[in-house]
Amino acid sequence: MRDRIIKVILNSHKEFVSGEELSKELGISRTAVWKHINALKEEGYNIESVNKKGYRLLDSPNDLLNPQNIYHNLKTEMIGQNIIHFNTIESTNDYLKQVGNDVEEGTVVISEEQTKGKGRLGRVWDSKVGEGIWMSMVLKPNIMPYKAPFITLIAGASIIKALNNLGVQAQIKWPNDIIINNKKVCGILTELSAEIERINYVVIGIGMNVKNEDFDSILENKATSLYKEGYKLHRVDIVKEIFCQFELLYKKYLEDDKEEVLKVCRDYSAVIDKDIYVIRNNEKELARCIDINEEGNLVVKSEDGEIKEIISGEVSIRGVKGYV
Ligand code: BT5
Repeated sequence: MRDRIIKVILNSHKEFVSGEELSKELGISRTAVWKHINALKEEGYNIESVNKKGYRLLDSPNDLLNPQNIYHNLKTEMIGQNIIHFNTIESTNDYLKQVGNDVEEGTVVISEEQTKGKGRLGRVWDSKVGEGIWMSMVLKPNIMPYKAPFITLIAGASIIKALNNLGVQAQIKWPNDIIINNKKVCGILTELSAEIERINYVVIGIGMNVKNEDFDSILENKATSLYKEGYKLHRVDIVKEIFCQFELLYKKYLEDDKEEVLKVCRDYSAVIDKDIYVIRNNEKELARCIDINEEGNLVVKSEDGEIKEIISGEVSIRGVKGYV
């Protein structure tokens, strides 16, 4: 019922909807409508109630990541058509990994906060309440498991395109960081449930700092948020834009067309043509980053001139002069 009320109010495009209309449309009493509206206000919806006019939704200052807000005018066929929303959860990736077989492709889990948000190799991902976008989506591509890391690049390219469309210039630090002004604004974590020759499902986790005004001291030097970089965007708009861009690029990929993903990853790369450290099991090797090849692997030239291909997942990379 709550969801139906939100839908009616959202569809009224900021015009008032009377209590009577709502009660007729939903088949409940006006008192019940009033109770539901009050509950929604408590949740943070900015609903105006005016005597004899009814109710209307003002822009939500809280920018809640509710499914209804995201479904509204969402122009995808698959990504985000089924959204599971939590106020708090340990990790959206972990949740989706548990239910991956039972939900349809494109299902998204999104949470206002994560208490055990994680990065690669068991690292911690800081995901405080309301500050960012902490979400995961499930995909079921019919590809060999070894090809799955490319999906991280699809996610990276779609985030770059989405941010670009919203006026934000960002770069990709291969394979899974999105960077603004040399600091990390977003990370991607791709996990796999697979058999030797077949993928059951892939979970793509995306963590983006949107409204953070500051970070814990250990992150201060390497993390940033869209807000800190001067962008005041609604999380809902970013999420919808990422869904659209991801779906476009993912569909192309399934038709064997990787060109646009590779072009975006190359054109917006924060590492190509730079000297980097390739870090593998605490060993650090200096190399010049040359290109991203057709498979999505990083091509580097080591100090002795040898050209090497680096597969994502096996290493971390760091800029010679700091994070990038
Ligand atoms: C990543 O790992 O960048 C992947 C992050 C994925 C997070 C999403 S949120 C939704 C989904 N559910 C999850 O549980 N995870 C995914 P990695 O490249 O390993 O980077 C991790 C490192 O980034 C940490 O060791 C910190 O140094 C730094 N870090 C932690 N929290 C950060 C934040 N909020 N912003 C920027 N950097 C952060």
